[in-house]
Amino acid sequence: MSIELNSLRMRAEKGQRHISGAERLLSAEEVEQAALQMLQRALEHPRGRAEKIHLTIEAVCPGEVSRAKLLDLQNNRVTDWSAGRDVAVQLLAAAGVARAVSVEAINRLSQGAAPDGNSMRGAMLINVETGERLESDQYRGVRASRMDLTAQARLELQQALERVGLNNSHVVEAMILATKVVLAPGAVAELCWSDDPDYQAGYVASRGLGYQRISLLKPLGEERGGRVFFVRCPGQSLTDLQVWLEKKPLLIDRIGQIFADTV
Ligand code: WAQ
Ligand code: MG
Repeated sequence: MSIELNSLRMRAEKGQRHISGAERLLSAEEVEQAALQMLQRALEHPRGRAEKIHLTIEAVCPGEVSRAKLLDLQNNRVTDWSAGRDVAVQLLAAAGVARAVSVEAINRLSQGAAPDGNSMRGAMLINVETGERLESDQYRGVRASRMDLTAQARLELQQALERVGLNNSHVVEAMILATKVVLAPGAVAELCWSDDPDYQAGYVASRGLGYQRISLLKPLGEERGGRVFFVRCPGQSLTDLQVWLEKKPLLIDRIGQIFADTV
């Protein structure tokens, strides 16, 4: 049986700056409450109270929805953010990103990847072979959209994360987003750390490595964060990749393994 789903999206601004965004895929009955929660979140955000909030609700054609399994999670605990960035470079190398390319990407994120030195609204797209940036708009970048967990999978994920002390909305949302990203045609790996000043964790993800959480990737108080999607520049086209990321609905209906810390 396929149910009608709605894509619910929020993005909030303060001045000219993007401060928060969220993505859900929900049945009609669930949309109203989730929309209220999103509004609340935009108004109480640690990066400041939103001055402009865009809320989009759009019906999704049930036949277009793909299904997938969530990435496994491993937690890499580090003692400081600089060590965390070294771990990120090592993990990216294991996923097929040359050291010079990942170091450059980390530098760009840490300096604010938008042309004005702030965080971007979406992700940088980086050609893994050349290190070249491929986004047409470096303020917006590419946004992963139209993805969610089924209600049952969300419950199971929250219980599994609870057991390892990681049940918070940053982790849940990032795992959903990373799963969509690594399944994109041409995707090699993703690197992310938050733009919220009080949230220092981030991750590297790939199909083979899963979701490799890194406990510290930036100093406390830092608002420059972001995402990098490393891609093997498809001879075919960037269009397929962008259509997958931004348009194709993906419902994640099974969770993977949540490993306890190794250290
Ligand atoms: N698509 C592409 N890029 C996005 C999207 C999206 N849908 N949403 C956010 N970004 C980019 C944008 O540049 C943000 O500034 C940046 O990512 C960070 O977004 O403990 O909280 O929502 O395991 O602040 C990861 C670690 C937390 C979670 C990530 O990201 C954990 C986080 P935030
Ligand atoms: Mg944020």
